Amino acid sequence: MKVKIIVTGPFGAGKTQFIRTISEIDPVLTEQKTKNKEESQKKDFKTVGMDFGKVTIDNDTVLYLFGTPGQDRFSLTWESLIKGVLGIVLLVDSTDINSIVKARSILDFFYSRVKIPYIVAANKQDLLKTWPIEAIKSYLDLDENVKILPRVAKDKESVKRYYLNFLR
Ligand SMILES: Nc1nc2c(ncn2[C@@H]2O[C@H](COP(=O)(O)OP(=O)(O)OP(=O)(O)O)[C@@H](O)[C@H]2O)c(=O)[nH]1
Ligand SMILES: [Mg+2]
Repeated sequence: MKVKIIVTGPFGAGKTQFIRTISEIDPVLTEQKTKNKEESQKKDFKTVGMDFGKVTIDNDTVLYLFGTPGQDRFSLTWESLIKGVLGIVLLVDSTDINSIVKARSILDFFYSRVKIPYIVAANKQDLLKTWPIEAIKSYLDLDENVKILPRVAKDKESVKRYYLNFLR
């Protein structure tokens, strides 16, 4: 089974990292140098098109991961990735309340177009001063049954466990 998954979330949440960590092929990335001060304070490169990676789970299941850009001025890409998608991973930067608030509107964008399962990854849990999972859940106003899991996108085992969880 080929499973198309969208990895989305706000600017700098760790989407590209999340795909890079787990992909068994060199991921296809579309990164450009950040230009304005606000962006470059956070990081040196940003996604402007999409990321693509692939993970084989077992003989029957291969995940195709499509990472979106975080900034909504690239939302044309968000729109174009929707076709055939089976699940959405919404990443937030657990240290950044703005990231959490913006994530909600991204979720609305996708969920208003396709009613497919999604899970939330509260990323960057290795850093100090993360918001508690319960607070993130409440800021995102998630339904009770939506999974929200702490993650570190740089840690391969952490990311892999995450996807396995998604398939169940
Ligand atoms: N400490 C820590 N840093 C992380 C983690 N995940 C990502 N980062 C860092 O956070 C920054 C942003 O990561 P990206 O993967 O570029 O974020 P993005 O969501 O793809 O960003 P855009 O596509 O531009 O919106 C990078 O400097 C990453 O190295 C994590 O789990 N822990
Ligand atoms: Mg990116």
